[in-house]
Amino acid sequence: MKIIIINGPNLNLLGKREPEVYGSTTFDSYFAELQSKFSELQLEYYQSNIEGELIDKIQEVGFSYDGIILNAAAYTHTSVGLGDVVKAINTPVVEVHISNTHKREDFRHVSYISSGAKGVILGFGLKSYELAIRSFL
Ligand code: CA2
Repeated sequence: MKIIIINGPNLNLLGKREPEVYGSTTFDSYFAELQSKFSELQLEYYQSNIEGELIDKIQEVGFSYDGIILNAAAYTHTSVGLGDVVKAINTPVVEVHISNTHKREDFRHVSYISSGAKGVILGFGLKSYELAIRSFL
């Protein structure tokens, strides 16, 4: 089973900046843990700070992979383009957030991704990604 985690802008800073909000683990080390925990899966990871690159990657994998786990970060709340591509592909998308966006500022309560997603998991810290993987199993 082929599953890709796609992270949006600034998530490359995880574990390096604002540990009080986003924790002190880097995504690379968390991803290595996920790969050993789910060694039966073909797990991939992609991150970009650029909206068009995220759209290109979703188009590239969205007709052949079994699952996409998408944390579009700030683009979640702004990007019609990402919302459209999630609806245009065949591969199911699980939307993930580290924080509980509904406990935060009002602008984070809106998601352009959710209406095209299979489901949404948020607020469980990095564990949200593991729960998303489990949702595909
Ligand atoms: O909770 C999440 O996963 C978010 O998608 C994170 C985004 C935020 O804009 C969304 O509203 C909720 C922000 C990601 C920024 O990540 C950083 C990590 C470390 C230091 C600074 C930013």
